[in-house]
Amino acid sequence: MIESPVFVAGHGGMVGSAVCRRLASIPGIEVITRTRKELDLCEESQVNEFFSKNRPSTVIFASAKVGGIHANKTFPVEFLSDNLRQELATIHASYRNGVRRFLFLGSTCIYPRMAAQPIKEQELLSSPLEQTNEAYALAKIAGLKLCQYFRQQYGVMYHSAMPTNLYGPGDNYHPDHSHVLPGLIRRFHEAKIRGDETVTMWGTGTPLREFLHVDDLAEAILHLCQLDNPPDWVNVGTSVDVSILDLAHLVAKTVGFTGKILTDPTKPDGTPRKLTDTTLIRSTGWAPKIVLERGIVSTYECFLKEQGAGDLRSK
Ligand code: GFB
Repeated sequence: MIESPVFVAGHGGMVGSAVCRRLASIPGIEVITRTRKELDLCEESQVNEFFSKNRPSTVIFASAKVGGIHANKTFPVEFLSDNLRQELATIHASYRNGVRRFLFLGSTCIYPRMAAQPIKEQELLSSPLEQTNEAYALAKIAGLKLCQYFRQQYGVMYHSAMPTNLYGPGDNYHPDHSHVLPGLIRRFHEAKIRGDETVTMWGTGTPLREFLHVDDLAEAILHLCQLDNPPDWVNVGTSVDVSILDLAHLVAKTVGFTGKILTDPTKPDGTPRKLTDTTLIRSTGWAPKIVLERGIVSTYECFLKEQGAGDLRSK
């Protein structure tokens, strides 16, 4: 059983809100959340005060400065600095205030650009990173390692999960800064409404990507938080990938766009492939349930609802 109270850092984001939805279905769990206005995780003094007052037993760290390939390429200073500041403040304050379980969330972009596929956990730091998201990857590697060192040096159960590309309710649909799947949903939807004959996607469309629905990740997070001896870090994914071009056709079909799809090789492709090896997490008893085709249909429905209610996240 996950130990209460549980602080979900980043509860307003796509991952944090999925975790809160999952925790809400467990009777008796006390969940603590704070908006960025109430608690700026980059500010050490605010974080220390919050932890000494609230003393959570479990922390699920789903807060981060995130974005797609264009955002990562454009703002490396913020992607490295903001994420490092949040991690250092929160992990240290957790230890100082008796947090017994800390689950740190990273991303499979921590692995080398040319890692052997599918990527096993031990590929970490084995060769150079993908340039387009090196800053974010370095911050996430640092957080993963800091948790591993706290566990090694002080015996606390601080461990990490490295999800593949995520999608689902509450995603960020910013036209330039979003990840590929929400970027395509918005692009095809707006083209359909305008009656455009073509849509141009970024890159050549040849890279391969794997997509995990955020509700499957929330299930994995709860599962990992209840393991007595979890891996220091573990991949969370579907181990099934698709080319960006095939993904675009899938999204166009779901949205109902019937025009032509064009590619734009002047835009970066990013890493050619980052398929996760999920043997380790499956050996602990977790497996994904949501198939991509069905996940995209339900995510488009959420997009329409969020847009209709004026709640579409686009930053
Ligand atoms: O999700 P994404 O932006 O980042 O996917 P990564 C980028 C791939 O999708 C590139 C193509 O090959 C892009 O050329 N693409 C096509 C598009 N159309 C679009 C579009 O409209 N928007 C976007 N964003 N891409 C991210 C990291 O890498 O993976 C993050 O940057 C994080 O830090 C995330 O780790 C999981 O998959 O390349």
